[in-house]
Amino acid sequence: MDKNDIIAILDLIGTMLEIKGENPFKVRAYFSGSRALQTLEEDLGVVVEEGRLGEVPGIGKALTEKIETLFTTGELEFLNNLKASVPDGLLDLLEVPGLGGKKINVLHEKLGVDSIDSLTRACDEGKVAELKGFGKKTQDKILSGIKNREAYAARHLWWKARKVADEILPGLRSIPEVERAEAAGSFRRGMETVGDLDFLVASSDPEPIMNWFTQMEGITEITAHGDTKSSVRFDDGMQADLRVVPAEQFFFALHHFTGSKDHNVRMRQKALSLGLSLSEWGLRPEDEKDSSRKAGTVEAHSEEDIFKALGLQYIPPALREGLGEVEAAESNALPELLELEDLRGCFHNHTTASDGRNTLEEMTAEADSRGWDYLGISDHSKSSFQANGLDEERLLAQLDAIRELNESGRFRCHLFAGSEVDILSGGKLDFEDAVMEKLDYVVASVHNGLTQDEETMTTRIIKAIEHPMVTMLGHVSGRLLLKREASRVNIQKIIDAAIAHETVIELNANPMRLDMDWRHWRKAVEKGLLCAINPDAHTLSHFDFQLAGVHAARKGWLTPANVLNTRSLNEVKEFLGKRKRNEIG
Ligand code: DGT
Ligand code: CA
Ligand code: CA
Ligand code: ZN
Repeated sequence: MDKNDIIAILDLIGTMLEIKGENPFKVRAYFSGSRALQTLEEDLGVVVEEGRLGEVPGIGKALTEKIETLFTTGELEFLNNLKASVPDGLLDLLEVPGLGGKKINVLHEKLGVDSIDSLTRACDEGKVAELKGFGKKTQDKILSGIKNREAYAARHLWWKARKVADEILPGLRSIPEVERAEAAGSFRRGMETVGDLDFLVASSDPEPIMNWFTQMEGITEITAHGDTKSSVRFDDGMQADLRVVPAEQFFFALHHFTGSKDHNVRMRQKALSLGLSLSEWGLRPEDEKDSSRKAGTVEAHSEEDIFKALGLQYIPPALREGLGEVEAAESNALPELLELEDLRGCFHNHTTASDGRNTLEEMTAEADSRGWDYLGISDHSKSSFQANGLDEERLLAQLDAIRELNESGRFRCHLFAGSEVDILSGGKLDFEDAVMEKLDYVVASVHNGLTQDEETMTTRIIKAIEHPMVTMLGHVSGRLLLKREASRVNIQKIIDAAIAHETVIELNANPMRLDMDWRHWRKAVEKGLLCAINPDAHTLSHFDFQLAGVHAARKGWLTPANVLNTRSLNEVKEFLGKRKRNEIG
């Protein structure tokens, strides 16, 4: 079991002990142990092997043994017993925003709450507001959190859908009767959330394929089992449809079931204007649409063939939202969309100095191994104390470490020294100019007061955008997909201010954020906005998020020229240097 898994387990143990109302000292031991592992710079394996775990500050004797056991065996009896002693219903409560172990303990002890349902009742009866340390505001927040959870339960993050699809597709393709298999629907279009997965298979023998599909691991319910169409539901609530079609229909069906509906409507209109009828079955002269295979039917050996037959440029799935892509394809005006390979680095990343899980060196080594030319480090600033934000002194020490690492020549990847500076509630920044001046760049982000009214929040953000030291605006809306609503902002005013001050707006690639939303980008870059796609990495694997960011960017019609981190190291150096000399902004 690796370090990050152990960190998560220690946090879970601490939380479960809190739920049970255990002695705070005992609870704290696990949280500080987790914290200690997060900031441990040495390889955990070496420390364990040399028997030095007990010497790490923050890790006591009892914890040493547990960590060693987890590390070597991946199991811990204490954890299993603890899990068994906490009712599942109480653990579910952790999914409600604003509820942690301590509050859940109080709810359980004082009100007998043991599930989301009983919590909802207690809130409805006003009992939660009466509890010490809760109040009406907390009660309202809990209720709206539960409501959101229900409303969102029907959809899933694209990132999660991708993991499921990545397992199902190879499985389908390995069935001998399967000629082709693709995922379609909103997943293929790269929507930030997905209602269900849609799989499409070409085969002349559907039965074994249907059987395989309905017997996959993790299925809790088969909602349909037909000759050529089946639907299943997995234990995490995700649903998937499978359709099997004859090979000659495959690309028509793939196009149809990729959608979106609006795109399909526009495509059918386009076909009709040429006297053709387009459907999931094929493309044929309109007067023959009732007969299935007749002379005049267009053959398609790829989706490209369908677009070609309609006199259109190929429209990538990302653009198929019925937002003018068919018209653009008619006049050869589709953009050359950004690709993952175009990205040469990124700017918004955290290390163990604040709330990241990997050290500066580990992050650099990883960026280096991914072939990136540069990596920006932007740990939190001091007001984000819950994220262990850096004060001036620690920031400047980090700056020295970054300069040293660059000069050491150990990595090919160049480090830019930045900071994710909090935009305080009035729009003032968390650091003085004299401090920010020393950095290569600044990401300015809102992390608190997310529920301010639209005008206050818009003014607050624009104030930061106007600040000459601010290079880019981080996660503008603060949304957490399926979890937390976006802040209310006047996005057009923010975009206009960013363009006027040549401030970059981030497309935060964390699959839960994808913020600024793709729906705003096309018009924004037409007006002259520059984008930066950032993983907001808090650990090495988060660099993978760039893929989700690129999908969102493609949905926003972005080309490499619209994105700062497609530029070369020298071009980025020049861009950041110019900002610092105040030649722009
Ligand atoms: P989702 O699952 O809610 O995230 O969104 P989609 O787009 O994956 O929708 P879904 O799964 O209901 O259907 C997949 C595609 O099939 C959809 O994008 C377009 C096509 N489709 C489904 N129903 C209709 C329909 O009634 N009319 C048209 N034109 N297309 C449809
Ligand atoms: Ca779907
Ligand atoms: Ca579907
Ligand atoms: Zn942030």
